[in-house]
Amino acid sequence: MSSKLSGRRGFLKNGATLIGLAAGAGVVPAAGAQMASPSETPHDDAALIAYGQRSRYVKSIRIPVMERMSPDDFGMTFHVTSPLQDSVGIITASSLHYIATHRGSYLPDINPEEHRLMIHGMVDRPLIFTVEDIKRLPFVTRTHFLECSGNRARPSHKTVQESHGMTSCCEWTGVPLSLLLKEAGVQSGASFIVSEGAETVKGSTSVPLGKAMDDCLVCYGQNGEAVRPQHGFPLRLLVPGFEGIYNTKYLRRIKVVDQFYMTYNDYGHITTDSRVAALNRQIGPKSVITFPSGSQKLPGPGLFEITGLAWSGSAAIRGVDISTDGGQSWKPAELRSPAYPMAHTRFGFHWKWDGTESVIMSRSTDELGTAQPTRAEAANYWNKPNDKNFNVPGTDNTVFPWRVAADGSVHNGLA
Ligand SMILES: Nc1nc2c(c(=O)[nH]1)N[C@H]1C(S)=C(S)[C@@H](COP(=O)(O)O)O[C@H]1N2
Ligand SMILES: [Mo]
Repeated sequence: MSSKLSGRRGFLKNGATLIGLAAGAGVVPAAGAQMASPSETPHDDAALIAYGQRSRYVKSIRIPVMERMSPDDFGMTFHVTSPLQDSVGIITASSLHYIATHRGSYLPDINPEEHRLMIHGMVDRPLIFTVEDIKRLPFVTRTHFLECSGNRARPSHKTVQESHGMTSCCEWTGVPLSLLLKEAGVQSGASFIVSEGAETVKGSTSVPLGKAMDDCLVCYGQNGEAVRPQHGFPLRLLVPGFEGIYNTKYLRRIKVVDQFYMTYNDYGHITTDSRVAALNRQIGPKSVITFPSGSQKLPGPGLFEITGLAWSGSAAIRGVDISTDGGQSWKPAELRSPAYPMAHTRFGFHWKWDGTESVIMSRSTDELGTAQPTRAEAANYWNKPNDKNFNVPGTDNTVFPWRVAADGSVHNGLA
């Protein structure tokens, strides 16, 4: 649990680099003055063999969310988006997974040998685990997405990284939380767990006991290696399908309790409207076209492969429909990857573009039969049918349009 300042300095330095690169960025933050051109960067065979890096010709990087000032008054970078426009398949490389870390905190530099996870509260046997103890228990590996509830498209967003870049999907390995809770012996009358992380703001949230006993994981593995420091090394809680904030990083404590407890992390999420509160947990079916997407350009009329990602917090994706005429008609896309429950699913759709202005969009349906709402449907539901600046309460899973102009340039269809 020791958090060293060196970790913070490293992060600030990296944060500053990210900001520098992001300024004036297009789809892929351009290889500008701040980044060495390929010919200037030596190809270090020894380093590439010891721990692989991507080709120096591949440039896409995470960039800070537009609406939140980064770096803030404390010099920190928060809410950093994944370059979905360059994504392929369904797994997000750990190095490109979005990051949401709260104000007043930094990325802790935790020595796994000193880290402990305590389970206590309404249990028969309070337990304290080392990371090695956790790794001795039966594990599972699952593919799941994470999405921050702040992941919402606005008319000002130029790229899919800006409009949808706070979702990512990894292969996670860990121990079912239910196993740890059964070992501790949950007492009758318990109804929630409160999770806590090891850094300053603690990333605490209250998770219903039913969910905790169902499919939550205490993870130590991410994409075939240890969970990265940005994502909670050495242990992180995974609450599949629930909005990102429930997935406590640097997990050090789980208290079994008999009621919902408000934590720092619920600030801004607490509401008396039960419809909004419901939306703040399980993420509805959602999808977005990643190619062609904002700031990309089609070279001219012809055959193209529309592709993108679909996901749902309740189930696997059953299907995705595509419209290339602004929502007047819809045709099924093909699912081009396995459709795992609560995971990104890749779709593809052959499109013959005739060179006229076209509005393209995707709409997903999950295995429960729930379909993504259009923005108009959501605005009607919330009694704001004529509000042009309508902002969906809770997580926003509305259908999102890209406008392909006659010159092939792609623009935000909400603008
Ligand atoms: N300990 C801790 N856990 C945390 C947070 C945090 O700041 N501290 N941020 C939460 C939020 S708001 C989100 S969206 C997810 C983001 O996970 P990621 O940074 O691995 O993408 O982690 C959640 N867990
Ligand atoms: Mo978040």
